[in-house]
Amino acid sequence: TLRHPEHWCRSFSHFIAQCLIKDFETRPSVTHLLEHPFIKQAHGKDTSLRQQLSVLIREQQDVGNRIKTRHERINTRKTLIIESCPDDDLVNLEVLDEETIIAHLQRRYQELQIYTYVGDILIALNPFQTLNIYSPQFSKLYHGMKRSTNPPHIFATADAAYQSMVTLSKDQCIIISGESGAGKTESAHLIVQHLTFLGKANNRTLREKILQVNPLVEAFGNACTAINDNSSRFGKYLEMKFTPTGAVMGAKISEYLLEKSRVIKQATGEKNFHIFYYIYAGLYHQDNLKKYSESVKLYKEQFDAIQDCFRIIGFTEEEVNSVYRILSAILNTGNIEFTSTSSQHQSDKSEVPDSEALDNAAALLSIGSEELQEALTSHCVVTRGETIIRTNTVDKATDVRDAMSKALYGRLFSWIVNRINALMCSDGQIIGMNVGILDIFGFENFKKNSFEQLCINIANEQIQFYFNQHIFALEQIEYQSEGVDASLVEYEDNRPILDMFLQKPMGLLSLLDEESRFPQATDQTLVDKFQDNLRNKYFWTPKRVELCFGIQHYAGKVLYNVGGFLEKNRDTLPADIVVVLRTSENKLLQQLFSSPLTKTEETTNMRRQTVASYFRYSLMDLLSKMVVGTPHFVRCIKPNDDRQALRFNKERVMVQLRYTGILETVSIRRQGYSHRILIEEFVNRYYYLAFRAHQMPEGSRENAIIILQKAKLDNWVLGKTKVFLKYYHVEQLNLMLREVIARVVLMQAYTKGWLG
Ligand code: AOV
Ligand code: MG
Repeated sequence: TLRHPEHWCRSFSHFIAQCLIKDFETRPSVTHLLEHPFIKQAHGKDTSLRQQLSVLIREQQDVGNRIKTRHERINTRKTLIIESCPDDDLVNLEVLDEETIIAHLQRRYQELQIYTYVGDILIALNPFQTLNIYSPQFSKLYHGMKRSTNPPHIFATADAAYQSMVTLSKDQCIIISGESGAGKTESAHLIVQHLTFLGKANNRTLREKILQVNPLVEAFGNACTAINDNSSRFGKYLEMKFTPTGAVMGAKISEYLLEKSRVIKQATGEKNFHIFYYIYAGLYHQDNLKKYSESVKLYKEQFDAIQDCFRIIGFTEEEVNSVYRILSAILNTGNIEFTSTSSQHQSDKSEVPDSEALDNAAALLSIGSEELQEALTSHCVVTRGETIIRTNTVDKATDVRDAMSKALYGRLFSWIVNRINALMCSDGQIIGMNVGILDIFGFENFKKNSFEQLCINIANEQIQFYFNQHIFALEQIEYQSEGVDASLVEYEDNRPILDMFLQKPMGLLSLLDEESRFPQATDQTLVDKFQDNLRNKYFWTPKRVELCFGIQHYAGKVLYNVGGFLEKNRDTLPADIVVVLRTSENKLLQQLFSSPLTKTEETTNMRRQTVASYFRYSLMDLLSKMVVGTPHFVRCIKPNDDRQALRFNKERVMVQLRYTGILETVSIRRQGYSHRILIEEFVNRYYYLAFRAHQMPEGSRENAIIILQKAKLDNWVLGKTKVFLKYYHVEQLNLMLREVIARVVLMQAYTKGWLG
C-alpha cells in the first residue's frame, strides 16, 4: 500500500492530480480543488507534486476562464453549445451504424455544432449562415490546446498542423475536400486566418498581404455556378511559409487548371469570372451611384476591395492598369461579330461589319485594329517554303476570337499568381517550413457536363485516392510491419477508376489526346474510340442519348457530353494571333506572349501540349508537393442543396458520408487498433493496474502482458515494438486506473486522517 506522497513516482502524483482536476472540471471554480483535503496535505508535503499541481491548476483556470468568457460572448448573439464533450468525436459513439451517425450529426447541426471529429479527421458541415466563432478570441482559445479541450473547430485542425510543424520541424499539408458548395474555400480562408494569427507576422504589412492573397486570386478564378455563387474554377495550393521558430514569412500559390472556357461561354444561370463584373461596375459606372441597381453597387464595392488587394500586395499602378486594360479588351473581344461575305473567287470569307468592338479591343491591347482583324479573319499557311494567306470562315473566325480571349485570360491569371508569389516571398531564400492548404474545385454533376467537369472530377478522384491511401492503406502497412494480423477494413478503392483515366496508353485521357491529333476526328469518332477501348464497369455509353458517355465516379454517376471535347483539349491558339499580340506596346501583354511564363512552359512546348496532358502533369506536380508533408484532412459536407441554414437533408448527408468513406473511417479508427503505444511507454503508463506503485516494473513485453491480462482485456495485440489497442481499451484502462487511484487516495487520506 501507499504510505506517503514522497514514495509516489512523479507520473503517479501527476496522474492523481489530473484525476482530481477532472472531477472538479464541472465545478464553477478551481478553489474547490485547492480546498480538497488531499491537495491541502500534499501541498505541505511534496514539493514536486505541489509544483505540478500549481501548473495544472493554472492551466485549468485559464481554460475555465476562457470557456466562461466564450459562453458569455456567444450568449449575447446566438446560443451555441460550446463545451467539449465525448461525442465531439464519432469514434466515441457507442452504436456505430449509419443511422446513429446521421442522427448524431443532425443533432449537432441543429445545435450549430457544425464541426465533428472522426479521430484526427475533421468533418465540417456547411452552416449556410454566418457564425461568430471565428474571431481572434477564438484563435486564442484554440491556440496550442489539446484537441479534447475545446469543441471541434477548423482552428483546431489548423493549430494541430502548425504545432506539429513547429515541434517536429516537418512540412504539413491540410487537404480540404467535399463537393461543390460544401465549404472548402471558406474553410481554407479560416485556416489561413488562424495560421496568420499563430505565425505572428511581426510586421503588420506581411499579415495584411497574406490575408489579401485569397480574395485577389478568387476574384479572378471564382465565378457563380448553378451550385455555388462563389465557386472555385481552379485548383489552389497555398503554401504558408514559416521560419524554424514558427513566424510566418510569406506565402506561395500554385494554381491548377483554370476553367478558361468560362471566359467565352457560360451555361444558363451561370456567370463569368467575378472580376469582369467588378471592373464593369468599377470602371464604367463612374457617375451617380443612385441610379444603379443593388448588384452594381455591390460590384463597385468589390472593385474597390480588389484595388486595395492589388495595392497592399504591392502591384504597381502601371501593372494594375494593364490588367484592367486586358480585361476590358477581353470584354470587347467577346462583342466582335463576323458575317460571311461570299465573292466570286472566295466563298468562305468573313468580315467584321461593325468595327466598334474590334477597334476598342485593339486600342485597349495597344495593337492595330486592322492587324487584329486580319489575324482573326485569315491565317497563314506555309507550304513548300511559300507563305499563303487563307481566309477564315465565320465559324473559324469565331473560334480564333474565342481562343484569343481564353489565352489572354489564362495567361493573365498565371501572371497574376506568379506576380503575387514574387511579391510575397521577398526574403525567399531563408530555409523554413510550410503548411500547404489544398482547396480545389469540388466534385460536380450538372445537368450537362463537359470536358471541364471531367477534369474537375478526375482531380477529385485523385484526392479521394490520396485520402484512402493515408487512412486505410498506410495503416494496414503498419500492422504488417509490426507483424500484426488485423482484420482489414474494407473500403471502396477507387484505384481502378483513376487508372481508367490516367493510364498510358489506353487510359481515357491518352485516348482523348490521340484522337485530338487527328484533324478529321469528330465527336462521334471520339465516343467510338472510348467505347472500343474502355471496357469496364466504370464506363458506359447510354443507348438513347447521342454523343454521351457515363462514368461511375467514387462520388456518383456522371453523364458527360463529348461536344467540344476535342477542341477544348487541343486548346490551340493560332500563331497569327500571337504574332499580332507581340506587336503590342503594352509591356504586360508583351510579357504574356513572349517569354515563357513558368518552368513547365520552358520545358514543354505549350502550343503542342494538350490540356489533358498538362492536366496530368499538374496532378502529379500537386501530389509530389503534398506527399512531402504530413497530411491533415478536412471533409466538407453539404447538408442541403438549397443553401438554407439549419436544413439537414438526411439523404444528401448520407450519400456524402458514404462516398467519402466516413463510415469506414470511423470503423478503421475503431475496429482497427487506433491506439498504438510503444511497449515501454505502455508499461510506464499503466503498471499500477498490476503492480505496486513503488515496484516500477521494467518496460518489457512480459510486463505488458501481465498488465493487459490483469485488466481482463481481450482483442489486444502485441506487435514487435508496440501494443495495439482498440479505442475502447484505452477508455477502459483509463477508467480502471482512475478507480484504482481514487480508492488508494481515499484509503490513504482516511488512514492518514486527512479527511478529518
Ligand atoms: P466550395 O469551395 O466547397 O465549393 P464554398 O467554400 O465556396 O464552397 O462555400 C459555399 C458557400 O457556403 C459560401 O459562399 C458561404 O456562403 C457558405 N459557407 C461555407 N462555409 C461556411 C462557414 N464556415 N460559415 C458560413 N458560411 C459558410 V466549389 O469551390 O463550388 O467546389 O468549386
Ligand atoms: Mg471553392
